[in-house]
Amino acid sequence: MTEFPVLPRDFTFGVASAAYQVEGAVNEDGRGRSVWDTFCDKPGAIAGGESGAVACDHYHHYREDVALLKVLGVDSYRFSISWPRILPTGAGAVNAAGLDFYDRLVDELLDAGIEPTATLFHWDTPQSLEDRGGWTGREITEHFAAYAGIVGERLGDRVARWMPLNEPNVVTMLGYAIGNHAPGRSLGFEALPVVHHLLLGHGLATQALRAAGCREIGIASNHAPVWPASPEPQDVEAAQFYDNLWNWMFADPVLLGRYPVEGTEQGFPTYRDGDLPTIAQPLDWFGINYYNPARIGAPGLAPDSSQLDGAELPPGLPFEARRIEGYERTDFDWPIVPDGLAQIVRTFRDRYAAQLPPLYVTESGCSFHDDPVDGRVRDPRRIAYHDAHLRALADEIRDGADVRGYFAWSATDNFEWAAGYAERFGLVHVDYRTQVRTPKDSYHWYRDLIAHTRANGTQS
Ligand code: IFM
Repeated sequence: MTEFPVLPRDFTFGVASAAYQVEGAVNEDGRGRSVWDTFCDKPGAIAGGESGAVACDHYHHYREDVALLKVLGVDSYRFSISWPRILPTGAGAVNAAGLDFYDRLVDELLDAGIEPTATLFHWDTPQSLEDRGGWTGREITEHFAAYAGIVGERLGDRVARWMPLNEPNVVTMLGYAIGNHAPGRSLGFEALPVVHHLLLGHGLATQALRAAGCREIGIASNHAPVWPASPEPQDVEAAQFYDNLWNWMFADPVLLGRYPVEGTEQGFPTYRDGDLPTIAQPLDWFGINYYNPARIGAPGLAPDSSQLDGAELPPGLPFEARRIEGYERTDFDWPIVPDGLAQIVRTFRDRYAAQLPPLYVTESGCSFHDDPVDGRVRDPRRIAYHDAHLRALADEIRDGADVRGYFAWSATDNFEWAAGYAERFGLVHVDYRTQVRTPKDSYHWYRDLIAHTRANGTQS
């Protein structure tokens, strides 16, 4: 076994984060309210009653955080822009101080030799727009495109890569269908129009970014290989249903201009001719966020809701999540299956063939609860996680997959949505009481891997 995964010399190594999970400063410099501010106020919504109000206080610590990224040696930092910081009510007047913050962050990154990679929507819908229906209506898509244009005009000259959306399937399922994420709606299958509006928003925002001169536009889409719980036909059928719902309903329209089940769009009350070509804007790359496979069976047995982020699934679904046995698990109880990343890459290559642009892994990571002992965080299980996933990816690249980079989730520990601060995904430990950052052993390992690959990686 070689010391490090063998990757191309010009492979992009990055780390990722999201505004509401790290920034804090929710009431500062004119930022408006987002659905997550509201959701966190709801008793019982978040473990420990926590919120992202302070988080890692990255809004004030961004220089220190970028300095840590510089030492880490990453090529790129993926961060998200908070829509309500730019447009406090989601539309209308621009908050100059909000744009200025990202302007400073982008310049700080460039000064450190790091390419900025920006997400426009990592779930923090402005509350004013949610009050008008949020993503259940069509109106928000135009506001999203206008916001994309504003940000693109300001930062397009310096941001290397763009993605309008992060994980539209998670927003739809957890935010609108089940309700354990903001905005906390439990619409069940009535949430399906949200899919169409998010994807239409992606298409319109992509057009707006391009009109503003932005290049390298993609998407960060969460995908999981779906394993039938058994070869029994009812389990296979349930798994296929879930596969369409979780994976292909989100990727097919973007890459093929159609929903996986013919005629799906006719069921959306706001659908108009021309929407699917808008959604299928040619992309420069496609981003896969990967954490673990899903094992799905027909309803009837005891389900394992951890497959859907710990959510209590409503009764009456035509599938149920079953526990994946035989693999180590993270402290968040997620199974660790590096080959699942290889499987999903292979499935994308088979399914989309020539229509598949270059891939990035825009997120992968694990939560382990290791804390500093004598100033050092020993997190060998996180090193093993990233090492194994990068090895799986390296094999796929050697097999011809065009995978250009990997963004470890996450740069620092941060606010893990409904799970609050108990889950720690970072390469850098954050003490939320003091805001002291401590690079973990995995940070040093990632730094060495990056340096090693620069010197010894394969020529692509
Ligand atoms: O923290 C999240 C991130 O915001 C989106 N992808 C999954 C991560 C871990 O749950």
